[in-house]
Amino acid sequence: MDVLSNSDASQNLKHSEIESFFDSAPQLKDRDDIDRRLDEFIKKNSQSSGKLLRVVCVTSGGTTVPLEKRCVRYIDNFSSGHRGATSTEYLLKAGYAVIFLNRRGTCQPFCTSLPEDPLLSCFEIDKEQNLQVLGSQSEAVMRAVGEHRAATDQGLLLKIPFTTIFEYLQMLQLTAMSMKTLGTHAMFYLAAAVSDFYVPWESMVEHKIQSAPGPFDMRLVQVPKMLSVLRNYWAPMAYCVSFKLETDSKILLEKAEMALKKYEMNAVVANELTTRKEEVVLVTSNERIKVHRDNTQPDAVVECPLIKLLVENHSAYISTR
Ligand code: PAZ
Repeated sequence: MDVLSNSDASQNLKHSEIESFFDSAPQLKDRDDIDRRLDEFIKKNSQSSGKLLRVVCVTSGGTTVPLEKRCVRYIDNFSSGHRGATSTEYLLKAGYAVIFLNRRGTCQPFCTSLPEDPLLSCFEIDKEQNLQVLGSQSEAVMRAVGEHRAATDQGLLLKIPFTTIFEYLQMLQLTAMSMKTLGTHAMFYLAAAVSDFYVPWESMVEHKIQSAPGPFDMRLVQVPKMLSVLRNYWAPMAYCVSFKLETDSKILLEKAEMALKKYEMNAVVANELTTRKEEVVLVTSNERIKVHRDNTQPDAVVECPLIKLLVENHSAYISTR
């Protein structure tokens, strides 16, 4: 008879939950293509003239939870992807190559200062029927197009879009496993708002849920926590930064500390829903640092000082390993 300690038993349970999540999830249609693009990107960006380079995986936006296999309805969340997109710009400026794992249709790097519908708001057709950038928007458009083009032409930005929780976790796994070879030079910046509960694929109905009188019951189960797997198996040497969002400021820092310890993160960025663009707290094992947006500058963003701090901490991590 196998005798398992409580902690062995709970470890095994977690592993089996994770395995069953991946086994039952609908397979990614473009899995081979994503794998190939990741491999090429990492090969290209891991070394230059014998010097090891840094690669970061930024996750951004929220995952959906489908309610039907032929999905008509799904559970979603508020995340706009602004944090991930803006942080990507600063990480590129700091010399990182960025894998931008992003929710389809959310904010994209270099586009955050453009109007919501840039194609319709930034262009006009002149008398000769030529498409022109509107004078008032030309600076913002030039900057967005120029900087985006520079990053993609140099092969420093790889965008991988997801929608559902199933896609997101499979893509995170593929990305992390292909970044394993980078050792301490890999960083994970996990700003995506990942669903905590989902409907397992095998218990999901096939067709559109029909209207019926009376209340409707649906059973959601907890999404297995992948941070420990990322830390211990997928990319064990990487510098890992996760995010904690709360609406109740009284529990925010305590929850961030818990996540730091439980998932062995190198840092947790704690933020509150309404003030998330003004201030965050960087929680590490030896300090809590409040990071503010510079409100003397109208265009300043909190991601600028935040990324500066994280890049310094990542450098210290690399040099001590
Ligand atoms: O995407 P956004 O800029 O609107 O918001 C960013 C954020 C609040 C989703 C991010 O900073 C964050 O905290 N992500 C983790 C959320 C969580 O606790 O699951």
